[in-house]
Amino acid sequence: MNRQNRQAWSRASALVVLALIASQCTPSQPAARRAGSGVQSDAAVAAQKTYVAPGDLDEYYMFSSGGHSGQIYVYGLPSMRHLSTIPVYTPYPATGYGFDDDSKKMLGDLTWGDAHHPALSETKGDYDGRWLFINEMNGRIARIDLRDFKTKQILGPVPNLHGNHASSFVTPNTEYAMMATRFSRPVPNRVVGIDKYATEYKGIIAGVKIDPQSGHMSLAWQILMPPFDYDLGDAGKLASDGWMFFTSYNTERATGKLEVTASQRDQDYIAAVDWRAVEKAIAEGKGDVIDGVKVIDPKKVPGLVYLMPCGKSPHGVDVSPDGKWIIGSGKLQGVTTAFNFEKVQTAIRNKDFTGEEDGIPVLKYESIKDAEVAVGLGPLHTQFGTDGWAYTSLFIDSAIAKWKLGTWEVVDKAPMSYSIGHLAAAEGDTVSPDGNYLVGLNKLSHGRHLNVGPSQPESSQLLDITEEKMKLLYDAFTEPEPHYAQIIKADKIHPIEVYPREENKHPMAVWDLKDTGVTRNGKKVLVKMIAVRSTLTPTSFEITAGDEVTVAVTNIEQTTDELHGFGLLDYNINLVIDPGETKTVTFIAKKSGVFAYYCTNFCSALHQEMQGYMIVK
Ligand code: RUQ
Ligand code: CUA
Repeated sequence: MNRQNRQAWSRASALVVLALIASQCTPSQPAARRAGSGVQSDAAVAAQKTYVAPGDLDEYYMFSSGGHSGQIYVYGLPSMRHLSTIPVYTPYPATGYGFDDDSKKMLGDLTWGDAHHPALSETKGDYDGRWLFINEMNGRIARIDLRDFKTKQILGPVPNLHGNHASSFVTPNTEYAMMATRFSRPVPNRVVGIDKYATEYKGIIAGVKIDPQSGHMSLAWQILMPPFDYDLGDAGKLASDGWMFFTSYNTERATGKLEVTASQRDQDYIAAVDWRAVEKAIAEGKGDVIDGVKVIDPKKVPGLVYLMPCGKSPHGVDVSPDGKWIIGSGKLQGVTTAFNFEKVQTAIRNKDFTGEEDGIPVLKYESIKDAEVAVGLGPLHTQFGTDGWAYTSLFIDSAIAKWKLGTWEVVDKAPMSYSIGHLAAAEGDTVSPDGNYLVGLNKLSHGRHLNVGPSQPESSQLLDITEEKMKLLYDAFTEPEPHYAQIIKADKIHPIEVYPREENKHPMAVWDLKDTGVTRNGKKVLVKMIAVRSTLTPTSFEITAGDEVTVAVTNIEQTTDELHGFGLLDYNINLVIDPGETKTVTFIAKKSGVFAYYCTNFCSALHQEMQGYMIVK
């Protein structure tokens, strides 16, 4: 049986089993007790839809940001099973991340990061399964390779930009990822009193160029912006390809108690950036170098940035699949606004402006909007389904509104438990959304699971959106804190099973036991080690206190999942080496005595025997 048939078969048999269970249920069972009569069959349907039989595979991957855990959580959908955690901005002993020389160097001085928006690489506006980018508040952005699900590059902290929230949002052919300032500050950074905030502090919008072959990121340009708080972004696509959009709040340029001072105006802005024009301006040598980066001041180079007024303190901005509409959600309103990209272009051509902010023209709201959609209170983010369906998360209403692009009617609302932030639909921010699953990423979950004390898990709720009414299928719980997530068809990703030996070009790799051992060069000691079931060779080595020691461990296995660890006690070292991989760790042997090292990853029946000694004289 192929995978599809097998899944269909196991679903069908699951349905039979569940029907049997349902028919045997007595009203005293918890589900029935809570849900009341008639709901049992709904529960059975939900169970059948989310049931992935043992041994079967999910249809989708979901990559969910781990927020201030600095990680990414990988789920399978529709089962909502947590499959793995990808450490990005935080050391993670489970995979040895942040302990070996390379990942330690990548993390630098920062051992935490507040990750918000994963962005899968795209080709022609569709996920292509190559890379995953994710931003972080300390001015950084990272690339994960989906060939091995590992973090390969962290760019930043970049200069000038502060509090990188409106990021990473890639353009339709992954030409760029974006970055933007949330907390304006003097550019270049220096001491300027907060009383000069309105004039001396600046925001920054930045383009991060992505190499189409390697995925390597480099900071390409920055734009000097008024001192607003830039919040979310999205790339134009199809009709609006070549543009980027960023919401902003605190256009009051206020300081102090922002919950009051930054909520004065009825409208703030979405900044629309013509990134192809920016590229051209940079190529023509425009812009000034500030702190090593080419920065363009729109006052001096007009025609690159425009401001679209948007209802009160907007949060999310989301471009429709055809690129025609830009949906801006004023989080302190009961409506979300659909801007028409063509009207934006016409208004720019006709200079239909109502004013300017630091030299950036402000477009006339009435001229560029198509509709204010009465979605409900506290709209934050919008995702898309098939046939023009849009789904907007409502934080204050704690619900998702389903509405239609073009007719603007709101047809359904699904309550969320509780206080939804982002939401993610299957391929729901691409040019061709799948329209079958939607996940609400909720901030609160009390009472929905066993109590675990004052800090409750976050909740991710899976909805079926194939029918007119959205249906809740499943509650999954996660660690802090899913902001955005993206859901990609599983067959678009092809992870490797091992690192092929011929690809290992590490200069300290050894593949033959006779090449292992200790070499000394003055105070520098290199220990070449092989890990293979079930020995770490050499099984002991001697050094002198004060030596600078590099241990290079090659796992010469070529069998998938045959990982080995190198945990060195009392030295705060734990490497985990995948099959075919070489990792190094360098340290000063400060403590003398005898210290055990051992394999930390259970690998064989003789895993416990996989141990040795470092003797520091
Ligand atoms: S945010 S809950 Cu960090 Cu993306 Cu909207
Ligand atoms: Cu190798 Cu456990």
